[in-house]
Amino acid sequence: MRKENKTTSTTGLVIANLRYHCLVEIVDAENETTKILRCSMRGKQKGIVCGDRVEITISEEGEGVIETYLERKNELARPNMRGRKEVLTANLDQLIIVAAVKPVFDPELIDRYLATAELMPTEIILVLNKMDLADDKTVRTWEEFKKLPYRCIETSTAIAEHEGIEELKTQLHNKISVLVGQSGVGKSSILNSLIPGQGIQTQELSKALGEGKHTTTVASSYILDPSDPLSGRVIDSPGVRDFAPPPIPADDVAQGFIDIRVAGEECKFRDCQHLREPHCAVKLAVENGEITQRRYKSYRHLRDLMEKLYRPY
Ligand SMILES: Nc1nc2c(ncn2[C@@H]2O[C@H](COP(=O)(O)OP(=O)(O)OP(=O)(O)O)[C@@H](O)[C@H]2O)c(=O)[nH]1
Ligand SMILES: [Mg+2]
Ligand SMILES: [Zn+2]
Repeated sequence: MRKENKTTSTTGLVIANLRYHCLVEIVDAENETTKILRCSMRGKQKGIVCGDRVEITISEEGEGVIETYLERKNELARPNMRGRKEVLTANLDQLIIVAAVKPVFDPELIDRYLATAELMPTEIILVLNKMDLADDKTVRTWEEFKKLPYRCIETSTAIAEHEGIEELKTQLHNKISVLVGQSGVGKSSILNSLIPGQGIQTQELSKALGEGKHTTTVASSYILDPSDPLSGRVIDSPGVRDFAPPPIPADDVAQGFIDIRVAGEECKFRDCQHLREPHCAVKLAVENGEITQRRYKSYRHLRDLMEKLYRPY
């Protein structure tokens, strides 16, 4: 920290944006402790998100103001209502895409999260939660994702010390991960199983959000092991009904589908979009069943969407 006109400047991590102010975590290197400061934002700082590293000034009275945010390593974003990019969180190492047995999951939604993560790029873990309610049909749909080269973990927060939760925990160390997925799949419950007592970390947050309220309304970030600020972090995020990557050129969509991207290396034309081109290795892989019809349809749908959304100016 350096002294300047009776105010102190330092950097911190935004652990939640509560609309009119942010909660910023500041590390006190000398004491190896962290503290959370409520900071207001200057007019231009409306775009700050959970996960941003920020420069703040603290007045003599102890009031914090966010001056600016530092360059982001990456952004998790989606199109907003007007089709423009809306950033949800930043500076992630890993996306944990959570599906559940109930509410029954939409595989196309999972594909869109996968594409978003591939394009960021960031590491990916797929989770199927509520395994205590598993039925054959859901497990069959899930099998399709298990054939993709991603780590897939099955969990249940209803069973104490479920092995899936333990496996997930081992994948989070020293990383910044975010839990994403449809509303009600159990993201907050998983967070609770991973970090029992996480509520203590942000009592102010739970107060601001209203106690007893179950649906998550803002993204908030928690330390994996509260006794070690560097142990890794997990961000809980509000559930969605629908999701898509932020607007990108339609020709980039194939990069988000790992099976299509790999098969596409064998296409005759380097810029093959796997639509109606001759000698297309992707179409062949779909015919052979190496790539499922469903994934291919998902790819086509997302291409169509990006053709509508993306504006190069
Ligand atoms: N049977 C069963 N129920 C679960 C499990 N995990 C969570 N639930 C229940 O599912 C409901 C929704 O859980 P949440 O953790 O609030 O879901 P969420 O994904 O955070 O939802 P949003 O915040 O709205 O996005 C709650 O009633 C949980 O008790 C599980 O493994 N098995
Ligand atoms: Mg939640
Ligand atoms: Zn092709």
